[in-house]
Amino acid sequence: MEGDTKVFQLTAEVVKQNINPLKTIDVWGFNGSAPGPTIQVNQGDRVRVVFENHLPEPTSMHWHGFEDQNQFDGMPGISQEPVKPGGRFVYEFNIHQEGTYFYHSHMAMQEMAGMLGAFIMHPKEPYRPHCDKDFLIHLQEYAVLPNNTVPNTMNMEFNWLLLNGKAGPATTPLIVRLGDRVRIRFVNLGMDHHPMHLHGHTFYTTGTEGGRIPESAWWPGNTVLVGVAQARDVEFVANNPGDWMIHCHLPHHMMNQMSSVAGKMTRTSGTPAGGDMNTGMGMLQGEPGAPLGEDYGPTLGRGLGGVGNSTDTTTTNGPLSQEKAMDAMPGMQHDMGGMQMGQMEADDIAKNANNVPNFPQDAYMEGPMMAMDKMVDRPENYGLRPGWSGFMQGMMTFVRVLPPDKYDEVISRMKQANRHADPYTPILKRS
Ligand SMILES: [Cu+2]
Repeated sequence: MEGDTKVFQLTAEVVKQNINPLKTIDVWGFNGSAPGPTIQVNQGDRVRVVFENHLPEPTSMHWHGFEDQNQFDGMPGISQEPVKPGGRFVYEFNIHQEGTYFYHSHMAMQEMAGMLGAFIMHPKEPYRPHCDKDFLIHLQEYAVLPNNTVPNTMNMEFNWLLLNGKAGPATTPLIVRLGDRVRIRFVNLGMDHHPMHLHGHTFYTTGTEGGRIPESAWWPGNTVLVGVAQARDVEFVANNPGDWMIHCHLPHHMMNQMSSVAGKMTRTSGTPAGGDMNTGMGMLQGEPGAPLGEDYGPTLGRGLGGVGNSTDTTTTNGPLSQEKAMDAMPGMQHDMGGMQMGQMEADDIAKNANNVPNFPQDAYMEGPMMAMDKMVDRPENYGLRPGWSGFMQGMMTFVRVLPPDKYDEVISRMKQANRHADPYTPILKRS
């Protein structure tokens, strides 16, 4: 506070972010994280954001949906001079709105490099009914070329799909006590729309990026489409015990390190129809046309045949084997030490599998071989079914609706862990 003004310091900077036990990338964020910190204020507050640019190029911060003075809208070259490297700009707001808002760089590629964050305006009159838990989930996507740590912001397809900066199974499950009323605020600043689906419950959509919806206009569902530059608040009573998945329902957004697998339609001889997942995504390997080489740029969209291929030969999927399965995960080969590497059971694959049209679909992409329970062994994952982590990728996590004894057990383990910057700090303080 300075007088009657709430003051926040926001510093744009390079951030090293571990998005999955097997992948750390270099992104641009704020105050050491991408997405940046969630700023929370109350309706009626006077707010100052002291913004500093520690990036090597100009930037400008936009306050999305704010009905405030034009001079603080953050349009570079329109409402203000871009903030130069080492520069500073002070934004001032009189908060009269309420709801789930956000801030982001108004330079599009910087936004795709991680420069976004949430800004919650709490209402003067508390929302009814009261929610026991209030979560915010950023939906985000990066395209990280092979052997790179830097997202390619020009790419139109994405191989890392994230919830709050983490890809499954490294995402943080939502821990709730059976009977809690739960609010989840989804914020989407990316290139794709995400249909977010919750298992085992029906929720109501109670708010948008424009604030609270009057109760008479709430609508029920179990999937809510969160479009680009939109926020969706949903609320439900967690009355059904269990570990329930919550995830984007786009099939390619439930995967890590892949988005296109256009292969032959059968594994017997036939017309090769596609490339492997890197060529399918327009990612180039080897010479000529090494990733980011000047002679080739990444192609856009989905590859068929030789699109994006650096040679004239079309790459096809080979017969299923453990080795091939490992080849299919190029970004994961650096450190496989902690993976469980569970074997497929003999009866997991039918004897005639290679003669069945469409085989394989999931057989070599997830499951026992992908499990890494130990690498994501955290208090909030306590008690999940062994091997769970092999079946959770991309934009997936759990709502864990725990009966009181299990809930208390998980909470006490989280307290014992006493972690720096625990995402559950507000809940741990209360319980
Ligand atoms: Cu999605």
